[in-house]
Amino acid sequence: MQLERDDLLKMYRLMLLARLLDERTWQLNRQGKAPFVISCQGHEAAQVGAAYALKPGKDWVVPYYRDLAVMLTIGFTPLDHMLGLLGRADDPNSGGRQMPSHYSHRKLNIVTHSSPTGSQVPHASGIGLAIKMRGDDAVVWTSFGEGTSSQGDVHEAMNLAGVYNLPVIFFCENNGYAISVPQKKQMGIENVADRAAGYGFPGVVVDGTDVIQVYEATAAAVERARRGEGPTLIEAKCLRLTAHSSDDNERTYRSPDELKAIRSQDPITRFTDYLMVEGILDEASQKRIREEVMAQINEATVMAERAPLPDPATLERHVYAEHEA
Ligand SMILES: Cc1ncc(C[n+]2csc(CCOP(=O)(O)OP(=O)(O)O)c2C)c(N)n1
Ligand SMILES: [Mg+2]
Repeated sequence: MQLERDDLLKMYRLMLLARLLDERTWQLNRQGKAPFVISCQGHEAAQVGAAYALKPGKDWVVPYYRDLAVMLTIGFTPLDHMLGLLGRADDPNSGGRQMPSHYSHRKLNIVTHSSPTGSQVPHASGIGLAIKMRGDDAVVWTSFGEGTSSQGDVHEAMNLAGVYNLPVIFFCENNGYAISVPQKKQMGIENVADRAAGYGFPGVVVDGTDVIQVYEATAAAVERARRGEGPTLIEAKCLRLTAHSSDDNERTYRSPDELKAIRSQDPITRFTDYLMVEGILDEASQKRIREEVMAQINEATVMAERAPLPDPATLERHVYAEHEA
């Protein structure tokens, strides 16, 4: 699909929504209301670009904790995110039972991951095998960080997908760090995408701060998978603009100069500049979109704060079998 002006504006709005919603979650965390935050900031272009190439409710999405912008692009609402963040009863992920950012949504075909990193990737290959056995033309998209890409689960999942030519898009969001461990201490190669050769399918490196480039690479991988030609590994070079999580102090391992350099490459500033130069966005429309997005976030915050917590009587649900008394 050729991206039209409206698509670019939608992508811009989604990136901004993800960023401002993420900023709000940090505020709620610092106010002692949200237990844990893990940010998408710096990954918005990669995530919106990738998810925009999928068909919501038809394709399967097996995301990881950083994928707030993926979720919003597929159809999650800011309120859905807030309900999960604050552990409310109507949280669509788990009814307030999972850690925040362990995303899932039954109707949108979004499958939860578990906290051990990388355990979602074999699930994606399994879903790919089921799709193939049923003869559907859906695809599976799964994501993970570059640190996680060195884990056995990820290799096994990619190997299986290569052997059976499964319709899976493996999407590595490489932000250069696994918490405090820089990439050069995690692996002996520069590009995670190079590993795809070992499984017999293409590996592509994209600039994860360029939403259009990521969209085009993902759309090509989706087409390939739908045609029955098998998996693709896409590595998006991203930036982590925040600490790893709200429980991390990045100042112990990242210098102020490094942080400054990273912030100067902000994907949202980059896309804003592009849209301005192309005449798709101007000062007035930029201001209007920002106000609309903020209103949505404010409303979601108020609604989630007012929403009921899970009933303590349901504490054991999904843990033990329930029997009628
Ligand atoms: C199996 C396992 N080991 C360690 C952890 C702790 N842990 C959580 S996130 C993380 C870093 C992952 O880094 P990366 O895959 O690069 O993703 P990023 O957070 O940078 O997006 C680690 C080590 C974990 N959750 N599971
Ligand atoms: Mg990383």
